[in-house]
Amino acid sequence: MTMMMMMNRREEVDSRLLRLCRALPKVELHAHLNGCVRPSTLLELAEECSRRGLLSLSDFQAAVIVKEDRSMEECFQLFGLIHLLTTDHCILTRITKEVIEDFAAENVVYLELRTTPKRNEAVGMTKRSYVEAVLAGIKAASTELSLDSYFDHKEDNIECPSQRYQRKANPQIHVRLLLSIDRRETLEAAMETVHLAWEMRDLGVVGVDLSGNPCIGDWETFLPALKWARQHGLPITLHCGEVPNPREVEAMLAFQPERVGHACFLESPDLSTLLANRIPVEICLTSNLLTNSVQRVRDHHFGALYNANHPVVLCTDDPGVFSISLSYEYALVSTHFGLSSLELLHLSRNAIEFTFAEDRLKQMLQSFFDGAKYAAE
Ligand code: 6MZ
Repeated sequence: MTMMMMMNRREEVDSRLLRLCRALPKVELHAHLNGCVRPSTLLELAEECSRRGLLSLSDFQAAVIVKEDRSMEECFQLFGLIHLLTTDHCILTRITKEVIEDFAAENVVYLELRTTPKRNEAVGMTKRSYVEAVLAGIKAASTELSLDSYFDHKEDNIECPSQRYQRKANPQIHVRLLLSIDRRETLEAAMETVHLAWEMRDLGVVGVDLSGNPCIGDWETFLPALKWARQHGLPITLHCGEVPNPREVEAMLAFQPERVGHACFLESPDLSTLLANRIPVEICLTSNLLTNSVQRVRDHHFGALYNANHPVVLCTDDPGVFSISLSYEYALVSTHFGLSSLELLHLSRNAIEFTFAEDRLKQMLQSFFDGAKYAAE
């Protein structure tokens, strides 16, 4: 039994197709760090906490293992539990490194990881030291996987890994970080996050996200922080329309973020605004299915956006929590929307343009994909 047993609505995909999707080079732009933690690591951390009398292992197992169906509210309760286990400097460094290794093993060549900087007075953690611990994890993964050494030699030329599609045994992944504002936070806390993002822009932080339980809070609370980020040149992605909230969706789209996540509940004028402004959408198909934002894969708005040639990128959201992988999401769209392997490759390549990475890296990734394209043809 997997630790995070998921709801029975999770769709099966053909194993050959899944293998093909695993071999495909991919770009991940919407993955929450604490939603990506390996189940085996969570269990190990829970056992350790239980030994120290900090939590009851059986309660943790009941919440995480036994549960087969999980509402959106329960999903956010689970994050509360995960945060209890992971909000510590060494653990953050460890989980960041493991998450990167897992995405690299999936042939993800560019990962834009996001996380909400948190304080934890019990371990002397500030928002800044939280981000530093995550960056240490990125650096540790970079050293171990011999990745692009952005964090050591930012000015060096990065060699184009165009042979990588055939050399999957030694995956190469480029990682950048987004700092998230949680909808439960105060404006003051959000301000601290955007200031940190700006101060750490030379260390791999490339933008700002607004996320958290979509049923809580009002996005306008954070508008001054988001405007400050924009004035300072930081690109912004907003969780938008994950639950029905027409007033908020309209205002978010009028703000014209550089990207939006989810976009499940858009009324027709909002859809027109999205399409007219060509705002790229981070598609989180299984996440939307399992949290009931969408009822069936084939009804997912991915189909309409893709057919309208609107910018979309397939993402996982929380692969640890939902027991999925990015390869699985590609296999799902191939199965339900009939995309060929070449169309999947184009879908993945097109995502490079919507990353918040520096132009030089974008160009390098594009030429890598162009090399891979011939291998797929
Ligand atoms: C909105 C989500 C989310 O930041 O602690 N998060 N926000 N919608 C979702 N759909 C399911 N999934 C995750 O990662 C966990 C945090 O990411 C956000 C929530 O704020 C959650 O607490 P970090 O690394």
